[in-house]
Amino acid sequence: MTHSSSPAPHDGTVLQVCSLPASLDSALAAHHRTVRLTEQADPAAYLREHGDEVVAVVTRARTGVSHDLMDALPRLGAIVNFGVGYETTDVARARARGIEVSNTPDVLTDCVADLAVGALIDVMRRLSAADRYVRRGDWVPGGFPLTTKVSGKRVGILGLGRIGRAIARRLEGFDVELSYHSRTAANDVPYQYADSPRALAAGADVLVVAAAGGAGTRGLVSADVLEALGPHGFLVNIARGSVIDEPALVAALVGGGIAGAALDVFVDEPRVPPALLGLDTVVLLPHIASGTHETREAMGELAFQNLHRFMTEGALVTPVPAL
Ligand code: 8YV
Repeated sequence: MTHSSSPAPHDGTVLQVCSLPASLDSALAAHHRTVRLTEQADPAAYLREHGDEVVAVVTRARTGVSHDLMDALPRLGAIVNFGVGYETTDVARARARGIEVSNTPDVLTDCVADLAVGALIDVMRRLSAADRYVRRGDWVPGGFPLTTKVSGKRVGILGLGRIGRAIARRLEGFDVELSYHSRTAANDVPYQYADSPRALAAGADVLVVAAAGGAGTRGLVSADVLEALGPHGFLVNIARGSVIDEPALVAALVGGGIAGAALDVFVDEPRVPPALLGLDTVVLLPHIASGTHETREAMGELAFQNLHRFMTEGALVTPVPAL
């Protein structure tokens, strides 16, 4: 594992810019001069008066560090991200200023992959819908509709990174036919490579979106890709809402253009398109893929290790990949 090199330890303020799990919050306060920006009566005034004291920022996937905040911190040397996604921070801009960025990869891979498989089974076998059916008392007259078999189906994975690969490994146990699309074909997997998202969708019964968020993947699952998936196709998204053309997804779900979707992420969280709320063919989850005690503790520990090593040794543990 390579570490970014900032030779000297750092003496300065750690700026926490969002709420964080209690254990990470406490560790930051206990070991470093940490200021919570959200607790400042006038954050802008704080930044004007003390911005030059800040050497590190701790943030989370959905918050990131804005250009304005980065510009208000002339001595900033590191942005430590609680979460694997970091598209909310302009890494190129940070690196141009010599600011290193870390995230928390690997420690959440299992939970996100587990949830993806669970959501896939849920939406195809309509588990959540069946639970509501029983609770409503509809079983008395009976007649819950037949659903769709999971085992043996064709599954296309959009984005074969750590999480996409973990999902694929899990699905091998269901004897599915696996294909994938990434920017480049991998040479170490037995799965069929599709040279575009549309080709992937056209050859799949289920499209699983596991691609990183950000400008490079925005709207990658377009109306055209959804049409290729077709009226018997299912979609699972555990990545970022931005990867899908959300209005097109809503139209496909409402109009029967696809058979169903399991969604853990949305463009404007925590707001969910209202048209989806009444659909029994949609599984709606509140961005919980990494949301287990074990995984959030591990993410917090890794985020703290990054911050602590930067402050004491001048290097990060898990810097984000080079652009
Ligand atoms: C975050 C996520 O952990 O890690 C990510 O990129 O999307 C989540 O699992 C959660 O949003 C905390 O910010």
